[in-house]
Amino acid sequence: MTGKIKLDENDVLVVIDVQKDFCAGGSLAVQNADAIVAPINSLMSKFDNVVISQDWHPVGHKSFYTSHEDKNPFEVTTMPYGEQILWPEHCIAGTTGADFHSELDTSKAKAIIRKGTNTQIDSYSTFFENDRKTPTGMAGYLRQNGFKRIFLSGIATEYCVGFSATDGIEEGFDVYVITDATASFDNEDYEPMHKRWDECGVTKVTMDELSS
Ligand code: VGL
Ligand code: ZN
Repeated sequence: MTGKIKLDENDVLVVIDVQKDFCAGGSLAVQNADAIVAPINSLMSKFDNVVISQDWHPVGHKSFYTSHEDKNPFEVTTMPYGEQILWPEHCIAGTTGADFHSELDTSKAKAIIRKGTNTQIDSYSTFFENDRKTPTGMAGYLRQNGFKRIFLSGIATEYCVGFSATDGIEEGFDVYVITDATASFDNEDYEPMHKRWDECGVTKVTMDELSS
């Protein structure tokens, strides 16, 4: 993508899962996650509308390896809805690890959408849980506000940001991923996701291409 994108009042910045457990010292830390906090704060000042998502799991959530017998962290298992990576316990509702990064400015957020709240189903996308059917309410919120273009930032590029981008397209939004405002678990893992974005029509932009 080249050239400047002029932002207007129908554009929304979606800030995905910038929570303590995904940052340095957290139980499921993502490399460079801390480094995107200041850039995201500065992005917020360019947008009239900001929505934040928060990974918010009950104790004993089925995406935790500890909720299964004889499983290891990061092992893949089969759930009724398909394959599921088993994660270390993270973002348990009401715990410090589920809090937003202490430097994230949440004051501009008009809505906070929580996901992964159902014990039986994980949720990577901010739109649907991993059964691909149960909505989080994000699409309804965006649609009812008349938002058309959504700009995604946050954690993790190859999971939550990635699936939110492709689901956003399916839900009829124009989706932009602000690549320098996302952090990934693994630099190589996100290559397939970039390919999926290209196939689905997700636009990749950098922060300096956005002007308010
Ligand atoms: C996420 C793994 C587990 C994410 C959430 O937000 O990308 N990844 N839970
Ligand atoms: Zn999670």
